[in-house]
Amino acid sequence: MSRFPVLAPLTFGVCLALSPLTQAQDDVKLGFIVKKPEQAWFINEQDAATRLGEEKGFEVVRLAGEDGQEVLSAIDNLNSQGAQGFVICPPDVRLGPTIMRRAEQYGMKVVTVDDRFVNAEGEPMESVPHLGMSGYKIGEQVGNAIADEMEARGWDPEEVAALRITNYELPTAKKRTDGATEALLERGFQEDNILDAPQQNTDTSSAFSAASPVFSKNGDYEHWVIYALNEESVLGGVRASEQYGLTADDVIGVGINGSGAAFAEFSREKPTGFHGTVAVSSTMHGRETAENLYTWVTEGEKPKANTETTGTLMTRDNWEAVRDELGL
Ligand code: FCA
Repeated sequence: MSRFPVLAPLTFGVCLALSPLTQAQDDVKLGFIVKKPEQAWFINEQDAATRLGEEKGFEVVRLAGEDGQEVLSAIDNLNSQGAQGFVICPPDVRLGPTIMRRAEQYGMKVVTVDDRFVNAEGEPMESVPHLGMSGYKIGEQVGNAIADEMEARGWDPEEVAALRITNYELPTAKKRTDGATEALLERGFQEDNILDAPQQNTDTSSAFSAASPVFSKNGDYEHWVIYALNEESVLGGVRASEQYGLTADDVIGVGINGSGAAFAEFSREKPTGFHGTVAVSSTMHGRETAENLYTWVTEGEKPKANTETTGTLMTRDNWEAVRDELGL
Protein backbone atom coordinates (compact mmCIF):
# COMPACT_ATOMS: atom_id res chain seq x y z
CA MET A 1 0.00 0.00 0.00
CA SER A 2 2.47 2.66 1.04
CA ARG A 3 5.26 3.08 -1.47
CA PHE A 4 7.61 3.68 1.46
CA PRO A 5 6.82 0.90 3.89
CA VAL A 6 9.89 1.56 6.00
CA LEU A 7 9.22 5.26 6.40
CA ALA A 8 5.52 4.92 7.07
CA PRO A 9 5.71 4.12 10.78
CA LEU A 10 8.16 6.98 11.27
CA THR A 11 5.87 9.48 9.53
CA PHE A 12 3.01 8.27 11.65
CA GLY A 13 5.08 8.77 14.78
CA VAL A 14 6.02 12.31 13.79
CA CYS A 15 2.40 13.23 13.10
CA LEU A 16 1.37 11.90 16.46
CA ALA A 17 4.11 13.79 18.23
CA LEU A 18 3.13 17.11 16.63
CA SER A 19 -0.59 16.63 16.95
CA PRO A 20 -2.80 18.49 17.74
CA LEU A 21 -0.74 21.67 17.29
CA THR A 22 0.30 21.13 13.74
CA GLN A 23 -1.28 19.76 10.64
CA ALA A 24 0.10 18.06 7.55
CA GLN A 25 0.20 20.91 5.03
CA ASP A 26 -1.70 19.19 2.25
CA ASP A 27 -4.98 18.67 4.06
CA VAL A 28 -5.56 22.11 5.47
CA LYS A 29 -9.03 23.49 4.89
CA LEU A 30 -10.01 26.90 6.24
CA GLY A 31 -13.35 28.71 6.22
CA PHE A 32 -13.78 32.40 5.36
CA ILE A 33 -17.17 33.59 6.63
CA VAL A 34 -18.42 37.11 5.86
CA LYS A 35 -21.45 39.10 6.96
CA LYS A 36 -22.14 40.69 3.55
CA PRO A 37 -21.17 38.24 0.81
CA GLU A 38 -22.51 40.49 -1.97
CA GLN A 39 -20.35 43.51 -1.07
CA ALA A 40 -17.21 44.10 -3.12
CA TRP A 41 -15.09 44.57 0.02
CA PHE A 42 -15.89 41.06 1.26
CA ILE A 43 -15.73 39.42 -2.18
CA ASN A 44 -12.23 40.81 -2.51
CA GLU A 45 -11.18 39.56 0.92
CA GLN A 46 -12.41 36.06 0.10
CA ASP A 47 -10.74 36.16 -3.32
CA ALA A 48 -7.43 37.17 -1.76
CA ALA A 49 -7.65 34.35 0.81
CA THR A 50 -8.51 31.86 -1.94
CA ARG A 51 -5.51 32.96 -4.02
CA LEU A 52 -3.21 32.58 -1.04
CA GLY A 53 -4.58 29.09 -0.49
CA GLU A 54 -3.82 28.20 -4.10
CA GLU A 55 -0.26 29.46 -3.69
CA LYS A 56 0.37 27.68 -0.40
CA GLY A 57 -1.66 24.56 -1.04
CA PHE A 58 -4.62 24.86 1.31
CA GLU A 59 -8.30 25.08 0.59
CA VAL A 60 -10.48 28.08 1.42
CA VAL A 61 -14.20 27.47 1.89
CA ARG A 62 -16.12 30.71 1.25
CA LEU A 63 -19.27 31.05 3.30
CA ALA A 64 -21.91 33.66 4.09
CA GLY A 65 -22.93 34.46 7.66
CA GLU A 66 -25.58 37.17 7.46
CA ASP A 67 -27.09 36.35 10.85
CA GLY A 68 -26.28 34.21 13.88
CA GLN A 69 -28.12 31.16 12.61
CA GLU A 70 -26.33 31.23 9.29
CA VAL A 71 -22.95 31.60 11.01
CA LEU A 72 -23.60 28.57 13.24
CA SER A 73 -24.67 26.47 10.24
CA ALA A 74 -21.56 27.60 8.38
CA ILE A 75 -19.41 26.40 11.30
CA ASP A 76 -21.25 23.03 11.37
CA ASN A 77 -20.74 22.77 7.64
CA LEU A 78 -17.01 23.51 8.00
CA ASN A 79 -16.70 20.89 10.69
CA SER A 80 -18.35 18.26 8.53
CA GLN A 81 -15.87 19.09 5.79
CA GLY A 82 -12.95 18.65 8.19
CA ALA A 83 -11.87 22.31 8.36
CA GLN A 84 -9.36 23.24 11.06
CA GLY A 85 -10.52 26.83 11.53
CA PHE A 86 -12.01 29.94 9.98
CA VAL A 87 -11.63 33.65 9.47
CA ILE A 88 -14.83 35.56 10.15
CA CYS A 89 -16.33 39.04 9.83
CA PRO A 90 -19.41 38.48 12.03
CA PRO A 91 -22.86 39.93 11.28
CA ASP A 92 -23.06 41.14 14.89
CA VAL A 93 -19.98 41.46 17.10
CA ARG A 94 -21.99 40.42 20.18
CA LEU A 95 -22.24 36.92 18.73
CA GLY A 96 -18.57 36.47 19.66
CA PRO A 97 -19.05 34.22 22.72
CA THR A 98 -21.64 32.02 20.95
CA ILE A 99 -19.47 31.63 17.86
CA MET A 100 -16.43 30.79 19.99
CA ARG A 101 -18.36 28.16 21.96
CA ARG A 102 -19.36 26.39 18.75
CA ALA A 103 -15.85 26.63 17.28
CA GLU A 104 -14.28 25.31 20.47
CA GLN A 105 -16.63 22.32 20.52
CA TYR A 106 -15.10 21.37 17.18
CA GLY A 107 -11.54 22.32 18.12
CA MET A 108 -11.42 24.99 15.44
CA LYS A 109 -9.15 28.00 15.46
CA VAL A 110 -10.76 31.39 14.86
CA VAL A 111 -9.43 34.71 13.61
CA THR A 112 -11.68 37.77 13.17
CA VAL A 113 -11.36 40.28 10.36
CA ASP A 114 -12.79 43.84 10.23
CA ASP A 115 -15.35 43.55 13.06
CA ARG A 116 -13.96 42.41 16.38
CA PHE A 117 -15.96 40.16 18.72
CA VAL A 118 -17.09 41.67 22.02
CA ASN A 119 -17.87 39.77 25.22
CA ALA A 120 -20.98 40.10 27.40
CA GLU A 121 -19.57 43.32 28.89
CA GLY A 122 -19.10 44.81 25.44
CA GLU A 123 -15.29 44.61 25.69
CA PRO A 124 -13.18 43.28 22.79
CA MET A 125 -12.49 39.53 23.07
CA GLU A 126 -8.72 39.79 23.36
CA SER A 127 -8.19 36.04 23.14
CA VAL A 128 -9.39 35.93 19.53
CA PRO A 129 -6.73 37.27 17.12
CA HIS A 130 -8.05 40.18 15.09
CA LEU A 131 -7.08 42.26 12.08
CA GLY A 132 -9.05 45.40 11.27
CA MET A 133 -8.84 49.05 10.34
CA SER A 134 -7.45 51.67 12.69
CA GLY A 135 -10.96 53.07 12.80
CA TYR A 136 -10.39 56.35 14.61
CA LYS A 137 -7.40 57.41 12.48
CA ILE A 138 -9.14 56.48 9.27
CA GLY A 139 -12.16 58.44 10.46
CA GLU A 140 -9.91 61.46 11.04
CA GLN A 141 -8.70 61.14 7.45
CA VAL A 142 -12.33 61.26 6.33
CA GLY A 143 -13.00 64.40 8.40
CA ASN A 144 -9.89 66.13 7.09
CA ALA A 145 -10.67 65.21 3.49
CA ILE A 146 -14.13 66.75 3.90
CA ALA A 147 -12.71 69.89 5.55
CA ASP A 148 -10.12 70.28 2.76
CA GLU A 149 -12.79 70.04 0.10
CA MET A 150 -15.07 72.47 1.94
CA GLU A 151 -12.20 74.96 1.98
CA ALA A 152 -11.44 74.34 -1.70
CA ARG A 153 -15.08 75.11 -2.50
CA GLY A 154 -15.08 78.16 -0.22
CA TRP A 155 -18.08 77.02 1.83
CA ASP A 156 -19.10 79.01 4.89
CA PRO A 157 -19.33 76.51 7.81
CA GLU A 158 -22.50 78.24 9.05
CA GLU A 159 -24.31 77.06 5.94
CA VAL A 160 -23.11 73.49 5.92
CA ALA A 161 -24.83 70.53 7.56
CA ALA A 162 -23.24 67.15 8.14
CA LEU A 163 -25.21 63.98 7.60
CA ARG A 164 -23.54 61.60 10.03
CA ILE A 165 -24.76 58.07 9.29
CA THR A 166 -24.08 56.15 12.49
CA ASN A 167 -23.92 52.55 13.62
CA TYR A 168 -23.09 52.64 17.32
CA GLU A 169 -23.64 48.93 17.89
CA LEU A 170 -20.49 48.21 15.90
CA PRO A 171 -17.43 49.55 17.75
CA THR A 172 -15.28 50.02 14.63
CA ALA A 173 -18.10 52.02 13.05
CA LYS A 174 -18.35 54.30 16.08
CA LYS A 175 -14.59 54.85 16.10
CA ARG A 176 -14.67 55.81 12.44
CA THR A 177 -17.50 58.35 12.69
CA ASP A 178 -16.08 59.70 15.99
CA GLY A 179 -12.69 60.23 14.33
CA ALA A 180 -14.32 62.06 11.42
CA THR A 181 -16.42 64.21 13.77
CA GLU A 182 -13.40 65.21 15.90
CA ALA A 183 -11.37 66.16 12.83
CA LEU A 184 -14.25 68.22 11.44
CA LEU A 185 -14.77 70.06 14.73
CA GLU A 186 -11.06 70.81 14.94
CA ARG A 187 -11.25 72.29 11.48
CA GLY A 188 -14.07 74.64 12.48
CA PHE A 189 -17.18 72.65 11.62
CA GLN A 190 -20.26 73.78 13.58
CA GLU A 191 -21.21 71.10 16.10
CA ASP A 192 -24.91 72.01 15.99
CA ASN A 193 -24.96 71.37 12.25
CA ILE A 194 -24.12 67.69 12.66
CA LEU A 195 -27.29 65.64 12.14
CA ASP A 196 -27.48 61.95 12.93
CA ALA A 197 -28.96 59.22 10.78
CA PRO A 198 -28.68 55.91 12.67
CA GLN A 199 -28.65 52.99 10.25
CA GLN A 200 -29.83 49.45 11.01
CA ASN A 201 -27.14 47.76 9.02
CA THR A 202 -23.88 48.55 7.19
CA ASP A 203 -25.19 48.72 3.64
CA THR A 204 -26.44 51.23 1.08
CA SER A 205 -30.16 50.64 1.48
CA SER A 206 -30.15 51.00 5.27
CA ALA A 207 -28.17 54.23 4.92
CA PHE A 208 -30.58 55.52 2.28
CA SER A 209 -33.55 54.88 4.57
CA ALA A 210 -31.79 56.53 7.51
CA ALA A 211 -30.69 59.56 5.46
CA SER A 212 -33.88 60.48 3.58
CA PRO A 213 -35.85 61.94 6.52
CA VAL A 214 -32.82 63.96 7.66
CA PHE A 215 -32.72 65.81 4.34
CA SER A 216 -36.44 66.39 4.22
CA LYS A 217 -36.56 67.75 7.78
CA ASN A 218 -33.60 70.10 7.36
CA GLY A 219 -34.21 72.12 4.23
CA ASP A 220 -32.44 75.27 5.45
CA TYR A 221 -28.86 74.32 4.73
CA GLU A 222 -27.05 75.40 1.56
CA HIS A 223 -24.57 72.55 1.51
CA TRP A 224 -24.11 69.08 2.92
CA VAL A 225 -21.27 66.80 3.86
CA ILE A 226 -21.83 63.08 4.38
CA TYR A 227 -19.83 60.48 6.28
CA ALA A 228 -20.37 56.99 7.70
CA LEU A 229 -18.49 53.81 8.56
CA ASN A 230 -18.06 52.81 4.92
CA GLU A 231 -18.56 53.99 1.35
CA GLU A 232 -21.60 51.79 0.79
CA SER A 233 -23.38 53.81 3.48
CA VAL A 234 -22.09 57.17 2.21
CA LEU A 235 -23.42 56.18 -1.21
CA GLY A 236 -26.83 55.58 0.39
CA GLY A 237 -26.63 59.12 1.80
CA VAL A 238 -25.59 60.55 -1.57
CA ARG A 239 -28.47 58.78 -3.34
CA ALA A 240 -30.87 60.21 -0.75
CA SER A 241 -29.42 63.71 -1.31
CA GLU A 242 -30.02 63.33 -5.06
CA GLN A 243 -33.56 62.23 -4.48
CA TYR A 244 -34.05 65.31 -2.35
CA GLY A 245 -32.82 67.41 -5.30
CA LEU A 246 -29.29 68.26 -4.17
CA THR A 247 -26.56 68.25 -6.84
CA ALA A 248 -22.90 67.23 -6.76
CA ASP A 249 -21.92 70.89 -6.24
CA ASP A 250 -23.75 70.98 -2.91
CA VAL A 251 -22.61 67.66 -1.48
CA ILE A 252 -19.28 66.30 -0.27
CA GLY A 253 -19.49 62.64 0.70
CA VAL A 254 -16.38 60.79 1.83
CA GLY A 255 -16.46 57.06 2.51
CA ILE A 256 -14.14 54.33 3.70
CA ASN A 257 -13.08 51.03 2.02
CA GLY A 258 -11.99 51.67 -1.59
CA SER A 259 -13.82 48.78 -3.14
CA GLY A 260 -15.84 48.15 -6.30
CA ALA A 261 -18.68 50.34 -5.04
CA ALA A 262 -16.37 53.39 -5.09
CA PHE A 263 -14.75 52.44 -8.41
CA ALA A 264 -18.17 52.30 -10.07
CA GLU A 265 -19.03 55.73 -8.71
CA PHE A 266 -15.73 57.29 -9.83
CA SER A 267 -16.20 55.74 -13.28
CA ARG A 268 -19.46 57.61 -13.90
CA GLU A 269 -19.19 60.20 -16.61
CA LYS A 270 -20.27 63.06 -14.33
CA PRO A 271 -19.03 63.56 -10.77
CA THR A 272 -21.56 62.94 -8.02
CA GLY A 273 -21.67 64.07 -4.39
CA PHE A 274 -19.42 61.12 -3.60
CA HIS A 275 -16.16 63.07 -3.43
CA GLY A 276 -13.81 60.37 -2.18
CA THR A 277 -13.13 57.41 0.05
CA VAL A 278 -10.33 56.36 2.35
CA ALA A 279 -9.11 53.18 0.73
CA VAL A 280 -7.81 50.27 2.76
CA SER A 281 -6.46 47.11 1.20
CA SER A 282 -9.16 44.47 1.43
CA THR A 283 -6.70 42.27 -0.47
CA MET A 284 -4.27 42.58 2.42
CA HIS A 285 -7.02 42.00 5.02
CA GLY A 286 -8.10 38.77 3.30
CA ARG A 287 -4.63 37.52 2.59
CA GLU A 288 -3.09 38.32 5.92
CA THR A 289 -5.85 36.86 8.07
CA ALA A 290 -5.84 33.65 6.01
CA GLU A 291 -2.08 33.48 6.27
CA ASN A 292 -2.13 34.04 10.03
CA LEU A 293 -4.69 31.31 10.50
CA TYR A 294 -2.79 28.94 8.23
CA THR A 295 0.43 29.50 10.19
CA TRP A 296 -1.47 28.91 13.43
CA VAL A 297 -2.91 25.64 12.13
CA THR A 298 0.30 24.35 10.56
CA GLU A 299 2.94 25.66 12.95
CA GLY A 300 1.01 26.24 16.14
CA GLU A 301 1.91 29.93 16.23
CA LYS A 302 -1.01 32.03 17.46
CA PRO A 303 -1.40 35.34 15.55
CA LYS A 304 -1.05 38.77 17.17
CA ALA A 305 -4.00 39.83 19.33
CA ASN A 306 -4.77 42.92 17.27
CA THR A 307 -3.42 44.33 14.02
CA GLU A 308 -4.61 47.72 12.77
CA THR A 309 -4.34 48.77 9.13
CA THR A 310 -4.18 52.26 7.58
CA GLY A 311 -5.78 53.99 4.61
CA THR A 312 -5.14 56.34 1.68
CA LEU A 313 -7.54 58.96 0.35
CA MET A 314 -8.91 58.02 -3.05
CA THR A 315 -10.80 60.53 -5.21
CA ARG A 316 -11.97 60.71 -8.80
CA ASP A 317 -8.52 62.08 -9.71
CA ASN A 318 -6.29 59.35 -8.30
CA TRP A 319 -8.47 56.32 -7.76
CA GLU A 320 -6.88 54.07 -10.36
CA ALA A 321 -3.37 54.74 -9.07
CA VAL A 322 -4.40 54.11 -5.44
CA ARG A 323 -6.30 50.98 -6.46
CA ASP A 324 -3.18 49.57 -8.13
CA GLU A 325 -0.92 50.60 -5.26
CA LEU A 326 -3.12 48.73 -2.76
CA GLY A 327 -3.39 45.67 -4.99
CA LEU A 328 -7.15 46.00 -5.35
C1 FCA B 1 -16.93 46.76 8.46
C2 FCA B 1 -17.71 47.42 7.35
C3 FCA B 1 -17.12 47.05 6.00
C4 FCA B 1 -15.63 47.33 5.99
C5 FCA B 1 -14.96 46.58 7.10
C6 FCA B 1 -13.49 46.83 7.17
O1 FCA B 1 -17.17 45.39 8.44
O2 FCA B 1 -19.06 47.02 7.38
O3 FCA B 1 -17.74 47.79 4.97
O4 FCA B 1 -15.42 48.71 6.18
O5 FCA B 1 -15.55 46.96 8.35
